[in-house]
Amino acid sequence: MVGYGFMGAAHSHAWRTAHRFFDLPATPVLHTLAGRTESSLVAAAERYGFARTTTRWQDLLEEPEIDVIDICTPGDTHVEIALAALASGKHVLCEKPLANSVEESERMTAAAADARAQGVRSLCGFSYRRTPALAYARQLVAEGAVGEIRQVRAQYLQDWLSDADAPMTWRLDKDKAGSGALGDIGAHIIDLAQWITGQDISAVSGTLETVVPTRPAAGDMQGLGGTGDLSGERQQVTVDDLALFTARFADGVLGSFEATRMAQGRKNAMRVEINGSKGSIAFDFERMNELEVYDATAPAGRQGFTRVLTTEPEHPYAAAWWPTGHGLGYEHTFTHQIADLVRAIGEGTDPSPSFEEALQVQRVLAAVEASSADGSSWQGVAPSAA
Ligand code: SOE
Repeated sequence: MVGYGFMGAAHSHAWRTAHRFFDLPATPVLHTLAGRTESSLVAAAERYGFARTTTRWQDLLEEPEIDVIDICTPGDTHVEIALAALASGKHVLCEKPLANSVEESERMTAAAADARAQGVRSLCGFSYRRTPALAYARQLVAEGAVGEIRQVRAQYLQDWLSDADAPMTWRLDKDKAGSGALGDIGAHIIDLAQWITGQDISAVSGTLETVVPTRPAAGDMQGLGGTGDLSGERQQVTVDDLALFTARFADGVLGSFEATRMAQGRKNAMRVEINGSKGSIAFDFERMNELEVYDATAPAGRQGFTRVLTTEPEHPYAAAWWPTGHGLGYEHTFTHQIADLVRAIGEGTDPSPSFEEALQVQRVLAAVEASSADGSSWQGVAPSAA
């Protein structure tokens, strides 16, 4: 694994746990953790359960005992690490968004396609797909439960930048992160909306906004929120705090999207709602064990959203865990991701979302940026290479 911040913690927990709950063709071993700062790297490796550390991620490529390289670093390093890992024959799990530009994502996708021919697998970490309620929502839509889709509504609302003195961490630096709320959390709802509806987004019109243009230095701070160093000079924020856009899907359906880190009180409100001719489904990650389902064909006196608890053995992934009704958390989505990846490697199949699918998300991100720069004009999204 390369990187040991928030995602390094989430992924290593998943690598440690997946085989204990899912029947997998192999038992993952946390071999080596790579990172830049020796002291914190060693502490992280100990806490996460890695046997070895290195400050040179290139060492992982040469180690024959390593089968998979898990990239948990900021977006600016994805392309270099992924290309090298694929070329050395290692399977790759890469955090989202796939990279910081369409051009980088295209190179990664081409490399993944070449590597696939040699049996090397790659997966982009859009982990929310593995939330049981969302995987179930996709199933319901495919079965026709909402009928013909009429409208898509997707929001990802966080508030950790509402405080103007929250620190200038790497997520606010375009060179490191690529974009702000758009790529960090907007990418998730783009991926989910396309995955649940089965339709790619073909055009967008949007606006990006940086509400707080300067912030105090972060010093050693890395996570979400907190207060920066108020004694020094404020630094320029180079990404968006919020992104709003309208999207046209390939089948003509319209969707509205909102990604923000400025929504006071909304901590991780990742919401998706699909309205169809026969009903609707609605989800909010702050209540991740529930899916709201509306059946417009029910008798008028009994209409209303039904709260489905997606904790039952009938629901995706849930049977591997606790008895009826006991519920899952954020970390389980990552564990499911590892279970699916290890299975795919064992079975010699391609896990999803592939780099091709992640490239399509990247193209939507780029189109939203181009639209915003051009006064919110409609911008086409080039079709996916897949
Ligand atoms: C920060 O906004 C963040 O950690 C994202 O980077 C993750 O992808 C999301 O799961 C939670 O929020």
